[in-house]
Amino acid sequence: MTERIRIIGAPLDYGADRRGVDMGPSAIRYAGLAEGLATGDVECLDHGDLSVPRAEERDPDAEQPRAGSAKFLKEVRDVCERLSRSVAEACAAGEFPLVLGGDHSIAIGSIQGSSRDADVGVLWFDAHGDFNTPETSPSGNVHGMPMAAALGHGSFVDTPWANAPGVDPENVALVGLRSLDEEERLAIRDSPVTAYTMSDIDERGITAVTEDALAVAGDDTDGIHASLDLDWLDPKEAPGVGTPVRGGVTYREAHAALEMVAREGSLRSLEVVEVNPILDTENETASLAVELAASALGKRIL
Ligand code: B3U
Ligand code: MN
Ligand code: MN
Repeated sequence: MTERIRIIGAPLDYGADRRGVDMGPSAIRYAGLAEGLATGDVECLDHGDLSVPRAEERDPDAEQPRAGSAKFLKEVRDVCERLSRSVAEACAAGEFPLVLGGDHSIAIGSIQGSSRDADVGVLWFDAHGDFNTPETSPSGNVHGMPMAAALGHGSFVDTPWANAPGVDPENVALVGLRSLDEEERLAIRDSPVTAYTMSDIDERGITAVTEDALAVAGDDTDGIHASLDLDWLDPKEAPGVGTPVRGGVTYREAHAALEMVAREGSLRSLEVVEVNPILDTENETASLAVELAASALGKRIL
């Protein structure tokens, strides 16, 4: 049977401090996304990019960003609402949503869309926990908050545009953590989510950790949403990201993990985020995003 992949670009950079991540969807397409995913029975339906107001054209009277709260929340919300609709529509039509970021705040929309009519587990591949709230965030950047927003933490409680009632925190696995803010660390410890740090990967290996994470996300759920922040990888492999952190997973470990996700068989939606072409070297991080998406979607060497 032909698998149909709906590509949705979300060129949002309001959730992060560094400009340029809005060019991620173009860079990923330019790196050969459609050809990279194509096998005999895969059809790519490119729905183009969601429109995002350009920073230069923003209403000067609109609310100004305030660090320590949540900067540009109105813009983030507006894009996430439309993204959520498009992802939910794809799921309902039997298509597989592949979302291209943009900064990681767009995960609020993709998780909500994917879990609208289903119980969904989440695999969060990231150097960061993205578990801050407007109350705990030292930066005020929403890309450090999407997982907490989806689960209704802090002032994200009862925010229907952000919350994903179809996601139980027991089915959330954070993989590859190596940079947490102090209050964020405590919030993760207090929550039923399961977190695997880089030390876990050092000690147990990527295969054992991914196997466990898949069991967490897949336990009694209808499917899994995978969120791939390119800063999960070591900056030597993925230099084109806004907040690189040394000591990330290698190229081989990343492929191995995502190939396991494909083999497990319950992936229902995927996003690749935080590719910043301005900071990249010859589009190599965008190319990596294409390769890893292909692995997650089941591309095999033989
Ligand atoms: N935890 C920090 C830094 C950060 C989170 N996500 C990224 N950076 N990419 C924050 O701003 O919340
Ligand atoms: Mn992230
Ligand atoms: Mn990150």
